[in-house]
Amino acid sequence: MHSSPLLRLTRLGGLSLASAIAGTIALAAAPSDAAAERRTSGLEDQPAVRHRMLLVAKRFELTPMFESTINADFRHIVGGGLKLEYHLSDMLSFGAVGVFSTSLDTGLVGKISPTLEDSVDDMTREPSDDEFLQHLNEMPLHGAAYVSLTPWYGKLAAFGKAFVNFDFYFQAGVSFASLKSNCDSSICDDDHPGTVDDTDPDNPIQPDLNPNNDPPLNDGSRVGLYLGGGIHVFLNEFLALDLTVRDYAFSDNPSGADFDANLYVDDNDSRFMHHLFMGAGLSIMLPTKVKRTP
Ligand SMILES: [Ca+2]
Ligand SMILES: [Ca+2]
Ligand SMILES: [Ca+2]
Ligand SMILES: [Ca+2]
Repeated sequence: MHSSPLLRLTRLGGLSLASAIAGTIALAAAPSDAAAERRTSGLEDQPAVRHRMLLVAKRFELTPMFESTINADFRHIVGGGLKLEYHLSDMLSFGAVGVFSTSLDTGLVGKISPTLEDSVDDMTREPSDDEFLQHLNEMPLHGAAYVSLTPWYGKLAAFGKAFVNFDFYFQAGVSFASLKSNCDSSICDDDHPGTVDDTDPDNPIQPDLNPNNDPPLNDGSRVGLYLGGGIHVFLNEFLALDLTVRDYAFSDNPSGADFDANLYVDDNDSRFMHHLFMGAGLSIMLPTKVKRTP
């Protein structure tokens, strides 16, 4: 059942899809004489599937990798890290990934920034350039712990000759992130967001209508959900290109601004957000010597 129909099709050339699949099914069941004959006559000069390499089963996978956000509004998060995974079998593994990152302003920030007030003016709703920029947050560290399923694996024909081992995987687990924002006390100088600091009990507390001087409240640790999907393309028996799309989903307010438009910043301006990353790594499968099926 591990024989790839794609591989078989490639090798059998002119045979129809139906007969190729029929051959696969016949091989998977108790082999009849006819099926045995077909196997020896069709595949005798090729590596036999019954000696299939166990490229991941019972192996550790160590992957130095790069990762970058693909849906960031204000700051691209770009970094490098490490993935460590243990494959219990061909299909099931568990692992963890951790990434240290730097932040790069997006094109949107480059467009917004020049249009803003040069200096703080509390009489206008518009934030100053500093008020805007200092509310944005960064993500110096993020990662996940997960269970991974590899439902498909096999060989891909490249240029009609070379066969490349590959697999597809899906992951689900828990994400974590460390967020950082630095708003100067000269910019974020409102100790009572949403209200006027008035200690006189005879005076009712007046709302303040300026969210631009409120602390952004978008730093600190986050825990959330993690989903991923990717592909290994094996370069040899123990090295593979590892391409992955990852979604670290957790509570965040990347702008640090008054998102729900009630004119002050508080925790309700944070919402459950998907942080999508595209990653590329080089997986090293350990031990490097590959085992094969009998
Ligand atoms: Ca203003
Ligand atoms: Ca206030
Ligand atoms: Ca305020
Ligand atoms: Ca708000």
